[in-house]
Amino acid sequence: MVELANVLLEKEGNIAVLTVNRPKALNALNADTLNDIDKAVDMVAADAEVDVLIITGAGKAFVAGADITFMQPLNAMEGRAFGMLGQRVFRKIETLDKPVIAAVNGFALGGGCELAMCCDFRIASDAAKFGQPEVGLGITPGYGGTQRLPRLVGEGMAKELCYTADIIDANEALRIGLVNHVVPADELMDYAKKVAKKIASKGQIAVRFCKKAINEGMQTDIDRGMTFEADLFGLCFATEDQKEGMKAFIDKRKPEFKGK
Ligand code: DAK
Repeated sequence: MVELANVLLEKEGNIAVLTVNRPKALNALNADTLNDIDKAVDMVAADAEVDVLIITGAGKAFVAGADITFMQPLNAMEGRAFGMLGQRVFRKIETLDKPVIAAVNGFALGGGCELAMCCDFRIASDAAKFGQPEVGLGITPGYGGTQRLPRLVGEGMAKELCYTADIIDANEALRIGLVNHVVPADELMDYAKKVAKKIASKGQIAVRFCKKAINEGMQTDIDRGMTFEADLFGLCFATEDQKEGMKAFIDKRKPEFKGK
């Protein structure tokens, strides 16, 4: 286990769990916490044993937002720098060459909802709450909320959530497509690890190509997206995993993928 001041990083086989660990402030994101997340994500990126990352929070919050006490005295340039730090770290998670699952255990508000949204998908505890309450503080979402929320739940729903600052529960988040599953609070991590292990049992080059293709495709038109997909599909045939995966099917046995 790696213990940074505000983040824990644990490894269980091919799965890493990053826990934002500042429970006294409901894991609110100040610059130190964002820098710790950044370091932990770099460690995951560099660790060839890790196939899937799960991000969660310690205590009753996932992340209750950017740290309001930290932000209150900032001037415009400092605010911009703080916004850019969070954007950079969240984009690093979004483009990490490994799948990232958000296991949302509690409050995911403002920057916390945005952290969950930069993960590949979200699994929520039935105690989770989501929202973009920034307009109530006189600011806009600053870590991608105005960009990722409409892509996930549609423009109208995203606008309503951002304009009203409403906080929604896990079942409403499920209904609008913000989360993929809602599970009882005490089963959240087991469930997230079960999904992560299922992903880790597949061909990892193919899984990573799926992430790249979907991420790229969501930013471009369908023709370019299809070309990108075809290129990555073709590249799969240069891997041992493709030979093994198809041979195992023909031999009627389970494949033994090597990520090569
Ligand atoms: N920041 C700092 N401290 C926080 C916090 C936050 N976001 N959320 C909670 N805390 C602290 C509380 O102040 C309290 O500290 P003590 O008083 O014990 O010292 C402790 O955590 C426990 O919180 P509560 O006592 O309030 O707990 P409750 O269960 O009663 O209420 C709550 C839970 C989540 C409903 C409540 O804490 C709450 O409303 N928190 C604030 C939620 C929020 O508004 N989040 C959005 C933050 S704004 C940008 C960059 C970033 C952003 C925007 C722009 N640029 C620069 C462009 C992002 C903005 C945000 O995320």
